[in-house]
Formats: sequence, C-alpha cells, structure tokens
Amino acid sequence: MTARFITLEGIEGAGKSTLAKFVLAYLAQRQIPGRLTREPGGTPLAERIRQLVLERGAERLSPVTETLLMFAARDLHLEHVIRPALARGEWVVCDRFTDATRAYQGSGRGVDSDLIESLAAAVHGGLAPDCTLLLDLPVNVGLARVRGRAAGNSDRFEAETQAFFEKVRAGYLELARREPGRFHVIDAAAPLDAVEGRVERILEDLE
Ligand code: Z5A
Repeated sequence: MTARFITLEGIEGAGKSTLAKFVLAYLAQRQIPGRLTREPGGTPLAERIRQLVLERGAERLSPVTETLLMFAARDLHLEHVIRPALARGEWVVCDRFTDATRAYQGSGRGVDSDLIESLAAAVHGGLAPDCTLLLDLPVNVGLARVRGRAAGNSDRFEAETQAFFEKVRAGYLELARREPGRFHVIDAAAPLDAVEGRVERILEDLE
C-alpha cells in the first residue's frame, strides 16, 4: 500500500490535535504504519524554532521573519521526519503544514503569496499532501473552545484578534475552493462523533 501524507488544518480550537489522534488510531486498527507529527516542529531543532515563533518576547517578529522561520522549521521537518517516514512506507499525519503559512502569514498577515510559493517550491522538493482535512468552524466557536486553556498565558497567535482569525478562516476556505481534489472541508462545529465519522469515510477512500 502506498504511503500517504495527510495534513490537518484549521483555525485555533478546530479540533486538529483531537482528530490527528483519531486518524492514528484508525491506521493502527488496520495495521497501517502511521507517524503523527506537527508544525511548526517535529524535530528537536524545529521545536526550538516553534518556541521562537510562539513566545511573546520583547522583540517584534515581522510577518516575513515569521514566514521564513516557518519554512526553516519545515525544511528540517521534511528532511529528518516526513520524507524518511514516507520512504519507509509510513502514513504521515501532520498537524498543520504549508497551508497554515498560506492562511496565517498570507491571508492573516498579508505576506506576498509569491514569496510563500517560492519558499514552498524550494522547501517541498515536489512533495505535497495527498489529502488535507480542513476543519472549518465559526471563529467564535473555535476561540471559545480554547479560551479557558490560554488563561493569561496566551502565545503570539492565541493573543490575536477575532478579525485576524476571520481572515485566516477565509484564506483556508479559498485554498480549499482552489484545490477541491486535495482538500476535504469538514464541519468542525458538529459533534465529535459526526466529525470522526466523516474523517473515517475519507480515510477509507484513501486506502
Ligand atoms: N502557524 C502559522 O502561523 N504558520 C504555519 O505555517 C504553521 C503554524 C505551521 C501553533 O499551532 C500556531 O502556529 C498556530 C498557527 C501557527 N496558532 N494558532 N492559532 P498549533 O496547531 O500548535 O496551535 P493551535 O491551532 O492553537 O492548536 P489548538 O488550539 O490546540 O487547536 P486544535 O488542535 O485544532 O484543537 P484541539 O486541541 O484538538 O481541540 C480544542 C478543544 O476542543 C479540546 O478541548 C477538544 O476536546 C475540543 N473539541 C475538539 N473537537 C470538538 C468537537 N467536534 N466538538 C466539541 N469540542 C471539540
């Protein structure tokens, strides 16, 4: 069976981490080797870059710097984790990938899409996700789910405004509209068992 590269995307609180574990359990049940990973991060050095982009320090990170850091982490992640796992025949389940850069840095922060696409071309080396699960829900619902958790200790993204996340959500939906073969837009405001049922059917079609 061909290894698959599955990515999960969506705004904060959409349920990506919850669904990623469900996908791994689905694969394990069918004895398909799976590898769960995330961005930014996934390797020791990429996790250090994650800390840099998430922490609220005194020094401002420009949107372009943020974009470059995301791709630096992604390059490490692709080289040390994603490509080797796919080469071993493992299905890679990745909590966020380049669509997050397109939506957050591109649509959210206004970074030029030509810059993002040229970095993506340089870093991806022709690799693209086989399937992207876009967990879509109203911004206020996503933020309400994670509000308690952040309590006074929010990272640079969690501290963003509702208007910022509206732009990110619209950016994701536009990406999905442009690539309907790769994206599956899932109503993430639905009860968890309904979301899992939808994801299960998508995975069955991928096998
Ligand atoms: N970022 C970027 O800007 N550019 C990039 O290129 C990349 C990332 C790769 C860190 O990402 C930040 O990096 C991110 C974008 C930026 N910041 N933001 N926003 P992250 O993925 O680590 O952080 P996150 O999006 O904030 O994750 P999250 O808040 O944990 O969301 P989630 O993983 O989608 O949700 P969850 O933890 O699975 O679920 C949240 C809660 O909702 C939890 O209590 C669940 O039990 C509950 N839940 C889940 N599903 C349901 C349903 N269906 N019904 C009811 N409740 C549910």
